[in-house]
Amino acid sequence: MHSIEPSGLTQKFPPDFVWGVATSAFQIEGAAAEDGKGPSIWDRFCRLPGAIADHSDADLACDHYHRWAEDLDLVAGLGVDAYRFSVSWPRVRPDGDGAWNGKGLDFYERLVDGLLERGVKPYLTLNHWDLPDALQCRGGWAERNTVHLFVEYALGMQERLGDRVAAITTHNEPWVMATLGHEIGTFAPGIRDRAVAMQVAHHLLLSHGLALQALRAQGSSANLGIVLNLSPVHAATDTEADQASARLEDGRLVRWYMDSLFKGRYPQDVIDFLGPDMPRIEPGDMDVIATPMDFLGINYYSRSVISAAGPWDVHSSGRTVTDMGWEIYPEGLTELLLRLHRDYPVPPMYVTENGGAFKDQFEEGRVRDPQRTDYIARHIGAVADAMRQGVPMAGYMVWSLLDNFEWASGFEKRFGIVHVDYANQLRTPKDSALWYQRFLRAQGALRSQAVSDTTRARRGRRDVAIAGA
Ligand code: IFM
Repeated sequence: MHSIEPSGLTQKFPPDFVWGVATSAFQIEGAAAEDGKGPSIWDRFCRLPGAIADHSDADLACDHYHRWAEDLDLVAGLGVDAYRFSVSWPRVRPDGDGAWNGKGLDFYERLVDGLLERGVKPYLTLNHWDLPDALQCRGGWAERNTVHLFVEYALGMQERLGDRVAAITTHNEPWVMATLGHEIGTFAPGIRDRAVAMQVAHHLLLSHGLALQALRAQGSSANLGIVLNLSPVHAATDTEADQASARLEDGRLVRWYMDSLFKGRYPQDVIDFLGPDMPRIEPGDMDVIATPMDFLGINYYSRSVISAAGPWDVHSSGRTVTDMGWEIYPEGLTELLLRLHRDYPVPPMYVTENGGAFKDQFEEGRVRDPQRTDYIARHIGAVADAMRQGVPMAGYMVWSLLDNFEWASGFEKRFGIVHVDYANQLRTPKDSALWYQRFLRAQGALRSQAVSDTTRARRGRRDVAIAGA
């Protein structure tokens, strides 16, 4: 186990580097049918026998819908600059079109104002997977009409919150929605059809570009971008078969999204592979997808290792794995950032998610999670390495603020730096949260020239909030 002190990382980040924590609506809010919220595809998916490992659902989750103020105190107490959260589309517009739900909109209004009052910048994500179920009944993301409804939703949210949020992300991890949701079927809506999945991928990208154009036409003051889950893809061996499989996987995971967003075309090797499963693309779509953005968010957890013969044995590398069974591979983040910077005209990049699921140990009211602290510290170090090699990075955000509903894994896997006792909803900052707070304090000391007196006063108040947590 590495022991990494915050001071070891201090001088590596510029004063305007944005530090944050992230969550998503479905994973924490609960209040699944309260105040006019409509069902999402995940509400329905949770009811399918065997879909969720522990047979749970997110009806209550972390009850954040009611405990948001306490949670924002925790966010502020960490001393972060930014909080990345998502809006539940079916909470604010239950059917996906038609009437808007005032009570749902008011909730996000309170959340954003609560963040600003605490001196934390809101980073809003429009789509973190919880599509209104009413739209799925009409074909979901496979239908081109959903693209236009997404643009309406984006404009509606900008109208309510656009003047106060620092950033708007269109989609979180389109690969996951398309591939796990529509090709492999282990995520909502649970479809297993490659042609449908690729049509979904195309529509997600198209709706991203159209939303950016519409938001800008409406005078958006927020930075606009998308968040992708990306990894370096390595071949398990030097054999030609493994190399070819890894190359194709890189095409499907990385280049399908990066080439379209930054070069306005899909990669030819993936087009050849898909054959009749290629999506329908209308004239002008690719130019829309390549609409310039203000930032690119990258969610990084591990590398991907591909073997043509079947699943690669993660233990064969001899590296530690997380509770998700994901290999801990921080240098993959440096490799990925260098490659993106080299191969694409990227805007400022953030690591918008990074963190690990581990089994925590409770000891006299304290939650010990040295592996998570080590994971986070080593990945922050990997970002610093990329920056030293010339990659201009804008920020880093830990996944996740709270233990929460980890999709098909239910509540069994804990990613939070704050422990949640699901029996009574008690929140306890883990050692990793306290480490992050100390680390950010050390960063803050370096910023002293740039940080205004007002911000410093706020930072003082935040220390109190977490000390009492
Ligand atoms: O919990 C998820 C999150 O919703 C999206 N990115 C990956 C995380 C860990 O699996």
